[in-house]
Amino acid sequence: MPYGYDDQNVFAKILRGEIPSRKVLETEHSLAFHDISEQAPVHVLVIPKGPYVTYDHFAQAATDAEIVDFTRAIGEVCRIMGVQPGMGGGGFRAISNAGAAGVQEVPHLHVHILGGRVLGRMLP
Ligand code: DGP
Repeated sequence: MPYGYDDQNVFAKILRGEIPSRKVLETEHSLAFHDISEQAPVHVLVIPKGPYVTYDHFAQAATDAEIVDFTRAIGEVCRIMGVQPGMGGGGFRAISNAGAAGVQEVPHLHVHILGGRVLGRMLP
């Protein structure tokens, strides 16, 4: 298996209930919880429940139902956290680090939702 999912990673342990987390949302195929080392007033991680390492792995291997559920979970987390720019929130940034060049720490796909303050430019 090219992506080699490691089921001992910390998000797999959170999904199995072996490590606690501060849950924001749970759906059929996704889970969202507060990042343990918050970089902004809003810093939530959204993960699929399935064993996907990176976003490209997920896009390639997940079912349509998982992809729809995960995408909608990200939108729902933005609503719950009050950061939807079109709905009076201040806006947010969604980031998914992947692999060595992306400096991915936990090898289970996660999207960081950051907001609650002006984040500064990331790209020129
Ligand atoms: P990344 O570099 O994108 O792989 O970031 C991984 C994030 O996961 C990092 O911001 C810290 C967070 N994290 C690591 N361990 C735990 C944990 O046990 N619980 C929670 N809630 N977050 C964690």
